Amino acid sequence: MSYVDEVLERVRTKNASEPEFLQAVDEVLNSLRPVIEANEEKFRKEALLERLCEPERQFKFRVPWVDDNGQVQVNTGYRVQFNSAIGPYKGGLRLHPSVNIGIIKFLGFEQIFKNSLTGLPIGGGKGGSDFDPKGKSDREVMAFCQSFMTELCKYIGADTDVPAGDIGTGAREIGYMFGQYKRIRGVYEGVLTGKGLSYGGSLARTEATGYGLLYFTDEMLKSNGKSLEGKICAVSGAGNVAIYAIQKAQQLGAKPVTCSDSTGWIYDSEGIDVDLLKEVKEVKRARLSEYAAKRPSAEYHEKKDGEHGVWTVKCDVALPCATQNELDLDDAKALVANGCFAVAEGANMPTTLEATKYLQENGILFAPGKASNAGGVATSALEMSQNSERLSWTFEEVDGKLKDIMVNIFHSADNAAKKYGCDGDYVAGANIAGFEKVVDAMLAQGVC
Ligand code: NDP
Ligand code: 2IT
Repeated sequence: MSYVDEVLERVRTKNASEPEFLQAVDEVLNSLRPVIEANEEKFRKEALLERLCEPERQFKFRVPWVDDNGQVQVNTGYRVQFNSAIGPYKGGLRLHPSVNIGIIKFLGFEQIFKNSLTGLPIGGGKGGSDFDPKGKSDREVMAFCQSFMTELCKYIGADTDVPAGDIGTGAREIGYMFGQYKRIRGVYEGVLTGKGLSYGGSLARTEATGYGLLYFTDEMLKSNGKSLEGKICAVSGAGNVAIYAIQKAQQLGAKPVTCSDSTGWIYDSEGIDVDLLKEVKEVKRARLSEYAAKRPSAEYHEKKDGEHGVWTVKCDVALPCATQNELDLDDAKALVANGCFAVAEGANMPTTLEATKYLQENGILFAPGKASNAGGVATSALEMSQNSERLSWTFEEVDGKLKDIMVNIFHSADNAAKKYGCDGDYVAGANIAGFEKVVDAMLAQGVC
C-alpha cells in the first residue's frame, strides 16, 4: 500500500467521529500524492504525514458564565495548536453552536497550509466554543468572553499562539477577550489580531479576507484570459467575509446579486447595496429579511431544507463565504448548467469533495479557500508585525501588501500545479505549495 493510503487509513480509524477533519485530510493527502511518491521512503521513515495529521497539542475546557436571568450557563472551549514548524500558532476562534473538536481540527489543519502560503512566519491553530452569540446581550457576550479567556490565556501569547476572529467572533468579542487577557496576564501585547484601531488593531484587517478573495479571483481570471468586469456574482453569507467580498467585487466592476444568512437569502436584481447590508448585519445584527424590507429590488427567500438558495441564481462567478459544505454536488450542477465559469472559496471548505471534483471536471476555475481566503490571516500577521514594532501602517500600505500577497499566493499555487503536471488544478497546487515549506521546516527541526 502506498504511504498516503496507509496514513489515510490510520487517520480514518483514529478520528472516525470527526467527518470534517477527515474530509480536510482526505483532500490534502490525496492531492499531495505526486510529492509524497517522489519521497516515499524518506517521509515514511520520518513519519512525516502521521506528524502532520496529529495536532501538537489540544485544549478542551469548561466555560461557565452567568446569563441575564442570573442563571449559570456552561459551554465548552477549545484550542488546537496544530503545527508550529514555521511560526507561532495562528488562527481564529469560532463561536457557533455547531462547534466540536472535529470542526476545530479541520479548521486548524487547513490553517497550516493556508498560513504557509501567505509566505509569512505563522504556524497553524484554531479554537472556539459551542457558545452562540446570537440573541445574547452585550453583557452576556462579555461574560462568556471573559470566562473563555480566563482559561485560554494560560496557553497563548504574542510569540506562542495568536488567536483572531472567525464565525461569531468579531471586533466586539476580540475586544472583551483582549481586555481579559491583559487583566490576568498583565501584559499589553499583540496576543490577538482583529483588534480595534484604538488598541493595536490594523487598518484593513476588517476588510482583508473579502478583499483578498477578490484580489485572488481577479488574478486567477486574468491568468485565464478573463476578467471580473460586468460579471454577475452569486455570494453566500452576510458576515465579515461576504460583506467585504461584495464591496471589492463591486469596486472591480462586478455585480454581486445575492447574499445569505442562517435564516434565508436575498436576490437583489439591482446588485447588493453594501451600506444597507452593513447596517442590517454589522450594526443591527438583524436578519436579512430587514434588508429586503428596505430595498424594493430585493427578494427575500426563507431558508428551506433541500433547497439550493443562492446557487440556483444565474451567475458567472460564485463566491461561497458562509460555512463548510454549503455548496454540494447539486449546487455545483446548477452552477455549471447556468453558465458559471469560476468558483472562489471565501469560507473554509465550503465546497464538498464531490462538488469540487464536478466543478473541476467541467472546466470551472476553482480557487480553494486555503489559498483564496488567506488574506485575513495574512493581514493578521501584518497586524502582529505592526504590534511588534509598535507602529501603525496606513490603510494603503496594508492593502497594498495584502494585494501583493494574494497575487503571490495565486502564482505559487499555479506554479506548483504546473510543476507536478496538474496545470490549472489550484487545489493540488495550493496544497503542494503550502506543504513544501512546512515539510522543509519540520525536517530541519528533527523529530518533534
Ligand atoms: P461571520 O460570523 O461574520 O459570518 C458568517 C455568515 O455565514 C453569517 O451571515 C451567518 O449567518 C452565515 N452562516 C454561518 N453558519 C451558517 C450555517 N451553518 N448555515 C448558514 N449560514 C451560516 O463569519 P465570517 O464571515 O468571518 O466567516 C465566514 C467563513 O469564512 C467561515 O467559513 C470562516 O471560517 C471563513 N473565514 C473567515 C475569515 C475571517 O477573517 N473572518 C478568514 C478566512 C476564512 P447569520 O448572519 O445568520 O449568523
Ligand atoms: O480562517 C481564517 O483564516 C481566519 N478565521 C482568520 C485567522 C486569523 O488569524 O486572522
